[in-house]
Amino acid sequence: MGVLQGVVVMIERTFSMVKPDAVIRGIIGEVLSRIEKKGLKIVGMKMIRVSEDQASRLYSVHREKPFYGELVSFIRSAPVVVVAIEGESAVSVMRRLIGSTDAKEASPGTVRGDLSCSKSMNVIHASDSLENAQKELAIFFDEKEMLSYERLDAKWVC
Ligand code: FUP
Repeated sequence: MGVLQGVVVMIERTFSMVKPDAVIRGIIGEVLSRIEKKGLKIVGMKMIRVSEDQASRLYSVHREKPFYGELVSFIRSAPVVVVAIEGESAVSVMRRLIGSTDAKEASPGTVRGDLSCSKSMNVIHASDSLENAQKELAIFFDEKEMLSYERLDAKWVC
């Protein structure tokens, strides 16, 4: 919780991942830059290879789907960048920033809408609820890996 111009605001923490296609295409910076420019604060970040256990926990809701096998092998096919993000309504702000799952249908101006045409290789993941954000952050980050600092422009961007 924070106070902005006398109004109480809910500061949320969410989870995001720059996916293998974006890493291989060399657009990590472009993707992260959109998150920063939006005014959200990156409070944790690392490049990793997703383990089998992490992939199955991240995608547990899709376990019975026909695309599950490909989904897991794609997410483990190259390094990814996992990111912990903080900000006012960070969960819904990130979801709008990334755009629809099928990048062919994602609106121009969104990360997926501008940078992909694929439903599976769609550049970025972001948690779809506060509850899932907490679960997903716990899969990839220890509490001590998320750091506290103030952005200089905080009072100008949101
Ligand atoms: P999103 O939250 O937008 O990433 O979408 P979902 O949680 O529904 O899906 C997770 C990932 O599964 C997507 F990013 C891409 C993949 N997927 C497919 O490959 N095919 C599908 O039909 C649906 C999702």
